[in-house]
Amino acid sequence: MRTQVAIIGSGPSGLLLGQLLTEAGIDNVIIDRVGKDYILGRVRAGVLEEGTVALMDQAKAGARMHAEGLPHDGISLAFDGRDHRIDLFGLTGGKRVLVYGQTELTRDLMEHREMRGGQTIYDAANVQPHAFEGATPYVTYEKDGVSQRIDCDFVAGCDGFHGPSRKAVPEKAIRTFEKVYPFGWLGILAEVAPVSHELIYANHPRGFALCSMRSEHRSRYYLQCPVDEKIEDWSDDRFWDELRRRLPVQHAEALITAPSFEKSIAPLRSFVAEPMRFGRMFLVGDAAHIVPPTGAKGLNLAASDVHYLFSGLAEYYQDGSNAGIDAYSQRALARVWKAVRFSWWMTTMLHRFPDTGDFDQKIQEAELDYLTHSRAASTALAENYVGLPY
Ligand code: FAS
Ligand code: PHB
Repeated sequence: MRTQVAIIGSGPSGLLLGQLLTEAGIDNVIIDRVGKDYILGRVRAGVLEEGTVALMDQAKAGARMHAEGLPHDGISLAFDGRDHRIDLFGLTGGKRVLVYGQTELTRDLMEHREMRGGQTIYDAANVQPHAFEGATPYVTYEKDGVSQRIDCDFVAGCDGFHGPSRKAVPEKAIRTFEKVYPFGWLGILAEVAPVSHELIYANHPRGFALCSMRSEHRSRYYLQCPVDEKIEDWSDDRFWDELRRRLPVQHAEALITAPSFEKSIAPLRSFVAEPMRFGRMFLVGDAAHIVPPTGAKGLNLAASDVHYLFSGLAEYYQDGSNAGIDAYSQRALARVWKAVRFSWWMTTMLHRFPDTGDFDQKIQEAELDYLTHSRAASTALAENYVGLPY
């Protein structure tokens, strides 16, 4: 088989890139190691920046997102028993975020790809990029026990943190930066009205908590937990009791609970691989970088990577120019590192660290106090949270 762009990974990065290429008449094939249902079964991000929303529109897959997504003009920081609203809309001159689950965004892109006749090969084993340092890269995989090969002009490594693309790069050609946090997030989904119409990020001596949602009748909550915590040790009742302890009393008393239908623990890390281009292979999204979800940046960084890569590939095929693909890594990394910093800052400010001493605790409290009483500091948080320009 031959295509212009072989995309490894059918998550948000691969699907969004695939749709943008298809709309531009650039042939592409997506290969994934698992099936659609497995991908749609993963519960992840919930907040879209305006840039991500615009890319979904550009991919012609944004109709349901606009119909069902919830525009949010602010978030709250809770500490010391009180709520402090950050007016995202007012502080950023009218920018907001859209609450719409990554699962739904992925579903929309999958359905649109099928409608447009885009080719996705699911349940492919041993997917591997080859010869990407030369002019004739290709991807191999096995399907139903038969070895297959896709010859292409370019490979897009959209295969997440554990995928084969980054691992195929010779060690001497790549540099990685990593910070692993000493805690995880225990998250649940429940079919129940959210405790607040906006997100609440809570700093509490017992640990961080986040109140989010997927719709007006589906709530998403997170509790900071030890990184080696066991899901089976967390009954719904234990989760709700602990969440109440970490929220200001007005929210604790207003919390409506219901049986959870999803419960999972995610480890937290910051990770960046440099560069993000190796000859004719490009790393995109989680294949190149990971952020702690505290800043709601993971999915949105994948989107800006896709924007830069798609622009470069369109320039290559439509204008015969290499300028965009040559600039991809530098442009993407400039935005990645600012989001990595913001996500680290939000995580450091809002979580309890095992070695948090009295001094560190006072610094956290001073940071939160300054942040919620200074327009300049709140503006800095707001402009990062809604998403820095592409
Ligand atoms: P993905 O990991 O989504 O997709 C990679 C795809 O590559 C997958 O479909 C996988 O099956 C495929 N793949 C992997 N190995 C392969 C192989 N060998 N061969 C072929 N295909 C292969 N972000 C937020 O903004 N907010 C959040 O709350 C949030 N929570 C998260 C919770 C968890 C547990 C995780 C892991 C991530 C979370 N993220 C969150 C980040 C997440 O949303 C990612 O940023 C987003 O999924 C990135 O999309 P992709 O780059 O497409 O990678
Ligand atoms: C979510 O709804 O899953 C979510 C929202 C905001 C975050 C992280 C996760 O910062």
